[in-house]
Amino acid sequence: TINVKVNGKALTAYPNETILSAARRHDFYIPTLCELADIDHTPGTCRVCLVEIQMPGQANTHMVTACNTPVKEGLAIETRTKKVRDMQKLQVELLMADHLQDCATCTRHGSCELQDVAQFVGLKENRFFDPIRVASREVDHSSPAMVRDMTKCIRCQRCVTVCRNYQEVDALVVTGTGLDTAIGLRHGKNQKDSTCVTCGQCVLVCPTGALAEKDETDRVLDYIYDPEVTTVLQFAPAIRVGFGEEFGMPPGTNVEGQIIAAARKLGVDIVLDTNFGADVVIMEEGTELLHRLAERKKPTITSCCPAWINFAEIHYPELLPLLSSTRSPQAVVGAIAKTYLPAKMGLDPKRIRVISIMPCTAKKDEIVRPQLGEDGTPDVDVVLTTREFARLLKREGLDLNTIEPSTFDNPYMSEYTGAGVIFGTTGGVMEAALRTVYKVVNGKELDQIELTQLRGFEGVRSATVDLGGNIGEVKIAMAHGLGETRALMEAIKAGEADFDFIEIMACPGGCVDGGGTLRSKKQYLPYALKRRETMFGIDRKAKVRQSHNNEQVKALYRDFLGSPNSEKAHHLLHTFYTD
Ligand code: HC1
Ligand code: SF4
Repeated sequence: TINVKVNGKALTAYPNETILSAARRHDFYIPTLCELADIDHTPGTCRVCLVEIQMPGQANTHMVTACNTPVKEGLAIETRTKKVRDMQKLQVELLMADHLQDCATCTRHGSCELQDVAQFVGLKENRFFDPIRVASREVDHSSPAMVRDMTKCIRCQRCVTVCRNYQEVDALVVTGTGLDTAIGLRHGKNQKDSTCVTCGQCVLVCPTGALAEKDETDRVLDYIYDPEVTTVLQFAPAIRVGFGEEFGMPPGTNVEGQIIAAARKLGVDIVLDTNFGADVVIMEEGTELLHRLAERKKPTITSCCPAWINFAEIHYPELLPLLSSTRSPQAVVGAIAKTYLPAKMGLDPKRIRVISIMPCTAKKDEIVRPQLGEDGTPDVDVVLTTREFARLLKREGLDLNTIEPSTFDNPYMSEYTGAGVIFGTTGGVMEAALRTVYKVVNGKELDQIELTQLRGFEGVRSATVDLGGNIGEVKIAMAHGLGETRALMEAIKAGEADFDFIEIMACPGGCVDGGGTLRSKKQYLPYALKRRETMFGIDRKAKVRQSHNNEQVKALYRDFLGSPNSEKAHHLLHTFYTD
């Protein structure tokens, strides 16, 4: 180890460690807006982490950026001298010179890292603000999922790193130099035309409101307060385990009951569960898988993750025939909520508006696919991300902490099984599918229902599972994160991957860490494992744990769809993909 002093206190640091890292380990706060250790990102561009250092034996001090200056034996580091405080403040003021000043209208208001740092340095004036320069910056509203607003960008480049090195989509690129530096798209004139798949992982690391979901909270209020409209709300498997955090609850708290109650307090008429749709998906996708196995078509790849679908369409169009045609659970709930539900409840389908709460930005993209609607009317009308739903509740004066939990009461589309809930974490769709496929093949349930051998967290996992009967052993794989997905797709193209069934989730960790989830300032995906543990716990305690045993799903087939993969099921619950 190396001996240094921070603010006069002797500490040990690791060789090659940066000043920022050593200070942080010893609980000395140094502000930064560009560095993000979790993605190995230290570009030194924001220059807010200035500190004053003195080499041993030297009288003079000088200023360095802590994020990219290594420690040295005997180094004395000062983080709070007047000189440091003044220079940090000046640096933040310079960033503000080229930053839209309208915080009150920003999606990040109240949870912005630039606001935090401005408070930390005690910013009181804004002498260099250049409204003409800011007005010349690009604002890109082309994507149905997200907004790229260069009037708020501080050019930290975290988004570029996540997209290039972790998701390996490489849609973003630094453009221009000096004062004209900005973040642009590598291909295409705007986000919609580009190779971006709207996974939203870049949004999770953006320190400001430069990258954000497209805010649609007002549309939801329009529906709720329209007396002519019946509002139906569904929420995704992962929402219940990640939503409490926005209200200060520990990561992974299960707030399903509070969400149901909050939705009713908002004025929503019918609260449904996307988990019900996940159980239906298993019936459809499992049947489809068995047909494809019988026809020796392989692999079959899951199709519930919309950023993965975008990725396949844009980056691997030649592999589209391998994708399951089954729609995602959100799309399934939308289609059934506008057909079966109104028939059962005596409602006018034309007056129903379906609102989804999803941990995902790409789900906003999914619902505008023309093939996921009927005669130009979308099955799902609006998607709010986890973040927007939190904002909506706060706008309406609702605090999740003081809401009495409730339970579902819809007798047609709210029951779910343990299989449905684990969809929200990597490997869950596979595990849910195998529980049902095994029963179909063997006529009896799996003895060991938790397929714990599938529950690792490595980027790509594979296993061989004996399904018995006329199917026998099947080779399966699960990938999460698009970097890992790309590697797997390349292996398939090269004929080096021999699998029967593959689950893909575009976000690392699966939906529990979706691009629409709450942003943790300063860390990338810190809560995945806690959220996932809670999901497995819900499954473990569920009375019914296989999709085919869901009584409401059975009724749906008995009263409406006929059998899985029937003509009606095909019409309502399957889709196609285009390159
Ligand atoms: Fe997901 Fe899915 S699990 S895609 O990860 O198949 O978003 O949670 O809702 O549709 O069910 C997301 C989560 C979600 C769908 C389901
Ligand atoms: Fe890249 Fe995903 Fe961001 Fe698009 S949404 S720019 S693919 S990280």
